[in-house]
Amino acid sequence: MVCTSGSALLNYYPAVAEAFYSDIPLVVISADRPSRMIDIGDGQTIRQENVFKNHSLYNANLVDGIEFEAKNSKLISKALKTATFKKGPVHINVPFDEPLYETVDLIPAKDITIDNQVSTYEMTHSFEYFGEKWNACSKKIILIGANYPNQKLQKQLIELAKDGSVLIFTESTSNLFDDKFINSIDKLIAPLSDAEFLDLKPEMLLTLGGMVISKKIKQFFRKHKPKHHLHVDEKNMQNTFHCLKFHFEMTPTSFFDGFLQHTKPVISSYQKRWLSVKENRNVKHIQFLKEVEFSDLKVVDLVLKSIPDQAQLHLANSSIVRYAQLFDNNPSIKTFCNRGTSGIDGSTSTAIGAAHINNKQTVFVTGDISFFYDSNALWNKYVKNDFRIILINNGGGGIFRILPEPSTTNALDYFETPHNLSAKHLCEMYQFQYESAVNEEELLQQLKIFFNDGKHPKILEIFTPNKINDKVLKNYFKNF
Ligand SMILES: Cc1ncc(C[n+]2csc(CCOP(=O)(O)OP(=O)(O)O)c2C)c(N)n1
Repeated sequence: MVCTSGSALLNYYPAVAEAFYSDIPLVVISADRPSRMIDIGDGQTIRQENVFKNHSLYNANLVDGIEFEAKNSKLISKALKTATFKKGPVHINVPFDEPLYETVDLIPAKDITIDNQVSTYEMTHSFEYFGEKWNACSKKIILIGANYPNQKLQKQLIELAKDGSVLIFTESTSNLFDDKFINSIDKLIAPLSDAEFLDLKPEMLLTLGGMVISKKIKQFFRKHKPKHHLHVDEKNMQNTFHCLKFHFEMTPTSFFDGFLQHTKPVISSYQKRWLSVKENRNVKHIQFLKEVEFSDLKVVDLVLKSIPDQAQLHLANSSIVRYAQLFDNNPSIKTFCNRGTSGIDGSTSTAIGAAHINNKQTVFVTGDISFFYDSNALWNKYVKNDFRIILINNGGGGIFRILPEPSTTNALDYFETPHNLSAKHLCEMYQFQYESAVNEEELLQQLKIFFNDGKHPKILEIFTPNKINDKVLKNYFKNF
């Protein structure tokens, strides 16, 4: 990302923080004035050096002047290497003295070599040691957070799932699929009694991937701490449940390359028992959704079923990302969400950026507050014609009606931020094709043709009744 000096740079902060917590290589290059021009009353100047210090991996503060070329080259090289190999945001601040325009016709390009730095990590214990511990447990859970689609990892996990003592928990953003995986964590655990939770409690927990969406699973592991918690990640040591014992600083696939050679199946009824609970929940889920009235839950069901195969699906940090966890994902669809900091400020921008380099269709599903908050994202000449936005407009931040705290206090108005806006005029302004639906019949009609080719990108705005959405969701969980 490249910008001029001043507050332009500060506008990048949410994206920098997201990249920091989502391990996304991101290079920010900002123009600046020489340090002697800062804080003396000159225009459009702020303190830019190290401005992202708390959420960046490296800050290259270049120095103005041709005599510093070698020094600046080194700083730039280090910044690019860090972003690429340590996977995160870096900031290159570039001060310029006046005259600022038409000073150079050609920038002499220099090769900046980025050699592949393979980190050498030494394990304190061997795979054999962990294999023995693993084989001694009859209840094991592998929990996977946000994960980039990875066929090899999927195969390794399918192999592990052949062991009756292993349960594999995934989320929509894990992008991993198998019938034996428990892909809908909240649906499984939300209705459990204390005794059932104790029954589910594993002796060993292995976690992989980034942020976990399910709050319920976090509460569960924090309350019922497993004896051993192992985390595999080449970079981060997330002690999410306050009981982490070992961190393997490597990719999950290289971990399993070594680890699987030392594991053997253990006789246990653990997996069978919980997969039958999963089956049972799915039967009730289908029954409930057949009869449920028009609501956010029903809309999510119909929308997710209609997304074309192979599409890339982006979810906003609205309640959609939580609702999506309750449904089976289409394995041909890759699912993403900005869960590094879970901001509502940039989901549309992210989806549009991702669509630009995706040769398949990109579909973005969002709530209204997230959508209107980031509507500047539509002001962009690179929006592809096959890009589709599904906007579930429930007239405010519906998520706050679902959470018990705001909905039982007088704070709901401030949390929910009710409004009567519609995306219709934005569509006219930014030349999106606008469609809408206010009931199930209209929605089904629209979904049949919404993903077809068109001359413009399209938005389908679905109006849902905000007063019943939370009750529907409560009844859904009661149904189990
Ligand atoms: C930048 C930022 N500000 C505030 C929040 C807190 N927040 C989380 S969800 C939400 C409301 C989302 O509303 P909407 O997009 O309409 O989705 P709904 O909950 O109705 O599905 C807010 C304000 C946030 N996550 N990020």
